[in-house]
Amino acid sequence: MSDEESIFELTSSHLNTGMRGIPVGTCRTSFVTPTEGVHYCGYPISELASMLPEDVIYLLFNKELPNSDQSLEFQEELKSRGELPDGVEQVLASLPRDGHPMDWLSIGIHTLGMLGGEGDWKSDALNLIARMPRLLGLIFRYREGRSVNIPADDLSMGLVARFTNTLDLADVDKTVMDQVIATYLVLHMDHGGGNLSTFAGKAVASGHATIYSSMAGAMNALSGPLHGRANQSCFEFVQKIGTSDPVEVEAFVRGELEARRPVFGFGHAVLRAEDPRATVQFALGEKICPDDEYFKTIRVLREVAPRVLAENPKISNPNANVDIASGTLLNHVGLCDPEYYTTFFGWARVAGIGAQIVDERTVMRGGKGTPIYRPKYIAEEQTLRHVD
Ligand code: NMX
Ligand code: MLT
Repeated sequence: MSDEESIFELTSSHLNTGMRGIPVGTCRTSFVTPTEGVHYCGYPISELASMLPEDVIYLLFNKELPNSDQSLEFQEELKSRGELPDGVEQVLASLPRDGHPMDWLSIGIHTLGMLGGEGDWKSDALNLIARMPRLLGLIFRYREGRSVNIPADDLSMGLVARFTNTLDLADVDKTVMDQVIATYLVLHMDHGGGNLSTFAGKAVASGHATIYSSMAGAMNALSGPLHGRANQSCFEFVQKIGTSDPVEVEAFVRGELEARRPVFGFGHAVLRAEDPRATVQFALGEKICPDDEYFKTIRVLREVAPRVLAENPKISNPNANVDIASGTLLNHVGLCDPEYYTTFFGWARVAGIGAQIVDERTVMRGGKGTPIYRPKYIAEEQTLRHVD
């Protein structure tokens, strides 16, 4: 594309639309099409879904999938970066137990930065990725009041196993839990350059804040119920429905709309078909928990809600999004408290946001990086006046 080529016609109808669809930059890690959904570095997400999370992180940072030597070397690199600095547990021990886990995560990431930041974009991004499983496991343990007898961080393990090892839940099938978490991570790592949390993280980084501060900002953006926290709200909603009877499910959806509440797990700013990440999770659910009561509910919801939402022409996309099924799968494997669900989204997205920040700070504009973000706002109801 040449510098002179016109790529978008802006009219005043675009103002106050949350910058919907307005091109502001380029992205090297992923793109989203309305019907096929997200692709990481060109690969459709469904083709990556069952890969090792470490290999997909490698892809986002290097723009190529690793061969087997590169994969092993990268896994070793993450292991070597994984140890948490001293002092993190004291901070977690001081946090209010009824604070939301996303607030804990944001503070946890800030703490990692304060105690172990290096000031190098890429190294800090990879350190944070490598430290997330232990940080998140500790957040669960301290917030749940299980802060004694925490297993040591076993750095010989992969990212997912380090989390489940720290969590150390009894009576769960760790193999299935690890499979569900690994798939979850790969599906949620990145979603184009303009989603709210990624955009927010890159905006903070454009002022040369550290990657930790930028990522904490991104996590705060992700914590809203219209964005990442929709996965918590969606599962709470599924629990409330409490039936897979299509008539009752439909009545519930209509009731939510009448009460002017969002139908969580449906709709999207870019997608105009069912999100392929939802399709992958439904297929996984059909394999591991076809008879789970909540899975039966979302199976019906997937059919009923798009039909009901489509009755309202202003809803651009009535179809299921990424958040419809993730809570049901996490609950099935023993991660039963929906308040934590967005922290998994955050864990995953640290990879995509980290890779995008590294690109924006060290690759764009011939390596100079994009300048500080500064879009224009047009004055409204502000005629020039003077103090008498
Ligand atoms: N339930 C109820 N109303 C909806 C829904 C929905 N699922 N989807 C869209 N609408 C409404 C929307 O609030 C807006 O109303 P108004 O004109 O009064 O402001 C209108 O329909 C047009 O919105 P759209 O252009 O279709 O969607 P938009 O791009 O503004 O918003 C979402 C996208 C994702 C915020 C919206 O679809 C939504 O609120 N969905 C439910 C929450 C959810 O599942 N979010 C997760 C998104 C994915 N993620 O993880 O980030
Ligand atoms: C998503 O993963 O669906 C998002 O981050 C929301 C978006 O793309 O706007």
